[in-house]
Amino acid sequence: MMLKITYTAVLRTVLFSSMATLLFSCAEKDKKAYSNTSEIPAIQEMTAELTSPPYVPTPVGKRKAKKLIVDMEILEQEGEITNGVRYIYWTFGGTVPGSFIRTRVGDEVEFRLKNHPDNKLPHNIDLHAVTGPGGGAESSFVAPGREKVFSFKTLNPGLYVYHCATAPVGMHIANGMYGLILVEPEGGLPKVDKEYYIMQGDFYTKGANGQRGLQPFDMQKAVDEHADYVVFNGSVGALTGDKAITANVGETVRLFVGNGGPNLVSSFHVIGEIFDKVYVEGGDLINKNIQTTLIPAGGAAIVEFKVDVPGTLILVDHSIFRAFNKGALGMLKVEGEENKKIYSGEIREGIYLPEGPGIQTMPSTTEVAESEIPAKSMAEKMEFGKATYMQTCFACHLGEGQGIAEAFPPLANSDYLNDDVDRAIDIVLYGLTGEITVNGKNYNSVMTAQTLSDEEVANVLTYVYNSWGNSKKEVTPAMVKSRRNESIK
Ligand code: HEC
Ligand SMILES: [Cu+2]
Repeated sequence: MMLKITYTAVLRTVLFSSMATLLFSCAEKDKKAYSNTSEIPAIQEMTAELTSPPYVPTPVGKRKAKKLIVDMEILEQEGEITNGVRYIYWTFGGTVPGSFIRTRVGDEVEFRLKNHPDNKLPHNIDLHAVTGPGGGAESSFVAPGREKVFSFKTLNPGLYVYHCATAPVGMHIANGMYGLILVEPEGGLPKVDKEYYIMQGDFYTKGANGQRGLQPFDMQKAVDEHADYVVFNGSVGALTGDKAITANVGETVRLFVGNGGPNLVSSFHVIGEIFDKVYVEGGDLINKNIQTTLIPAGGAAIVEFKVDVPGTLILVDHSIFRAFNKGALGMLKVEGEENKKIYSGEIREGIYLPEGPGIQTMPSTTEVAESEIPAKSMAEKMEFGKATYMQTCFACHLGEGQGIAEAFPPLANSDYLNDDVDRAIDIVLYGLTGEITVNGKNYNSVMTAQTLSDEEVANVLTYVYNSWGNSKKEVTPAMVKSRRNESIK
């Protein structure tokens, strides 16, 4: 209770002191039509379209300001934060982040907040787009099985965060209670080809990253800001593989990017693109030609870029361990014609890894240097394979594949290895993290991705499979190649 009072009291002070300035600058912006956006008449009533991430509702275009009904349902529900790791999310509309709300300046929003009867706790909502005490928090505090209604007028165009502000506020946010509300300017935002909704959040679990089972929230880790997961759209992999967002060559993509926090600031970057435009902090100021934009906890940005060449663009928080070790990684798959002038995929000398070699889930480039002459015989494969082994695997798995107790699993006579060849190929290509059992013993560590050509991976695994009592399988470069393609798909 103390927390809530403090929070709203602080907000109230901040809001009142800045209200005069806010209103004044609004009047400036919209003086063509109205001396003040609060005077824009809201005619007729309509129900707001709400969407789940990564999708956004239809643009407002030229529609007039209206009385807009927003029906939002709070749901506390179990989900998966990553493979085998379950978490009870608290959500606005059943997703993390919550449903996207799209309005225009001058709308009179009638907000109907429903707390599902199966929920355990009261909640409320603080929308940063609201001019008024607590951003609506006080008027919307609602117990399970109840509904609260309040209304507000959107005075300032921009992209805003909303979140639960019920004590303990940090815990409600950490469990996923945040989302975005867009207030479009008069006449709407310029038209683009694709729009998506992405929101970063940090999560704190009792178990370490990857520890399976239902994981409760860890208050101490949250207070210490030691996140186990940093993710886009609520879970690891929410925007990768077949859940990647898409675009075609030549299209302009607009991303509405928010950061729910509760703690961490995002250094939002798209590997392989430059933002043509950034609406800095979601406001009116447009910056151009930006590589990485900072998105504060409880803040947002709109980024836009035209995609010129096909391939997979990687969305990251460039505080890079978060991306490759904690989950803050998404994909935008671009299809269409190559343009060799803009990007030549033909260079065969070496490997371009802009983020360094310690990458675990980075989808591989399609071109990897073939540093070896193809091995012709089994004897050659064993010879080349052993050379690669001694150079790259030896340090951890040791000379006879015996590994090191508690730290590095054995490759000698390994049931885990012999069980699944594709999995073994993937481990070498992409690395491995999380708990595994090898010959009855548990390991929970990290093996980083190995930067090897298809030929080298084939040879080293053939060597491992044909040594130390293993199952004598032969791995071919074609098998490795097909695993690479698998992950790019
Ligand atoms: C920096 C240390 C390191 C290097 C180098 C390394 N590994 Fe690993 N490897 C590990 C760790 C740690 C694990 C277990 C990961 C886990 O528990 O999540 C592992 C697991 C494995 C596994 C699955 C478990 C098993 O025993 O069957 C295979 C297969 C494997 N590594 C093969 C290789 C091969 C082949 C190479 C060389 C190309 C290699 N590793 C290089 C550290 C390393
Ligand atoms: Cu809440």
